[in-house]
Amino acid sequence: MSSNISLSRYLVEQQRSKGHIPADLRLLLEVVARACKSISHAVNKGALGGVLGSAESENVQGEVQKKLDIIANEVLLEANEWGGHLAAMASEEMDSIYLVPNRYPQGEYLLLFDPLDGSSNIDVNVSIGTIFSVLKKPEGNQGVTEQDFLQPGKQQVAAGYCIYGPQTTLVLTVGDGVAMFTLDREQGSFVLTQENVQVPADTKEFAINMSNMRHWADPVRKYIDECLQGKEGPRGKDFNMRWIASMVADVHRILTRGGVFMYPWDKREPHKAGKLRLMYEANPMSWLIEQAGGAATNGHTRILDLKPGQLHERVSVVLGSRNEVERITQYHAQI
Ligand code: P6P
Repeated sequence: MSSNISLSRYLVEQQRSKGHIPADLRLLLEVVARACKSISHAVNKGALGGVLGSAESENVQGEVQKKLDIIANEVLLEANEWGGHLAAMASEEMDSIYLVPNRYPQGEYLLLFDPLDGSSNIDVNVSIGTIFSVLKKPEGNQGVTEQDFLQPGKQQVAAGYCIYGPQTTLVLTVGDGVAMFTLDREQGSFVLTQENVQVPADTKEFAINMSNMRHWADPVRKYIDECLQGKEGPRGKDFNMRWIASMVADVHRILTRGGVFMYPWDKREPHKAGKLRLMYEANPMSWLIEQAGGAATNGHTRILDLKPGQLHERVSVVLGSRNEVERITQYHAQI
C-alpha cells in the first residue's frame, strides 16, 4: 500500500475516476477533516489545555456537557459555516438546526455530527471521537428546516468518524467502500492507511453494557446467554466481550477485526427506542458497517431504512459481523 496517498488525493481520485463525489462534497469533507485535526489537538492536550472536566451545562439530551463537547462543537460550526458547501448543520449538542449565516454562500449539503462521542471517557484518557453524516439538501429554494434533515440513512452521501486514540484515524465512506486515514502529525495530514475495509461475517466478540442485562428484552438475553455458555452451549464456541463505552472505539474495533455491537432497547425507559441517536450516531456508523460488508438493524429493521420522525430521536442498535446481526434479528422475529 503506497503510504503517500493523502485524504485530499484519495478524494480527488474518487471524484475523478469514479465520478463518485462532486467537488463541493470533496471540499466539505476536507473541511471536516481539518476540524477533526483541531479537535484531536485539543483532546491530546487534555489537562495541559485546561479542557478536561464538566462545562456545568446540559445538552438537549439532558446530559452534562464536558468542556471538550462544547469546544468540539464550536470547532465544527466555525470550520464549516463559511465554506459555501453547506446549507445547515445539526449537532447532538444543539437543540435545533444551525443555519449557515446569510453573510456566507449557501451550499447544497446538510452536515450532522456528534462532535465528541464517548465524552464520559475524556477525563479517564480513553479513546473518543467525532461522528459525522452528510445529506443532500432537498430540492427547492425555500429555507432549510429541521424537516429537511429527516431523511433515512440510506440517503447519506458521506459518513465517517475520527477516533482520537493512540492514533488519530479518520474513517470514511462516500459509497465506494470504507477507507482509513491516519493523522501524520509531522506532516499535519491524514494519510491513507487502509482501504476496502471488510468486517468478517463471523466473530467471537460481542460488545454490550452487561450491567443492563436485567432490563433487556428476551431476544437480547437469549443471544447473550448463548454467547456466555461458550463451547458447551448451542453456539459451540467461546466468546469474548469488550465494552469501551465509546461507540466510535467499539465500532473501530469491529471494522478492524469483526465483532457485534449492541445498545438495545431496555425497559428502564420503555418509551425510548434506545440510548443512541439515529441521525448522527446510528446512521453514519451503520452505513460504514454495511459498506464494509457488515449489517446494522434495530433488532427488526435495517437501520438505514428507518424514516426519522425527529432530529434527536433514539434507536436500538445491533451492528457488525453480518451472521451475528442476522441471528439476533431472527431472535427478535421469533417473539
Ligand atoms: P453506557 C457514549 O456516551 C455513548 O453515547 C456511546 O458512545 C456509547 O456506546 C454509549 O453511550 C455508552 O453507554 O450506558 O455504557 O455508558
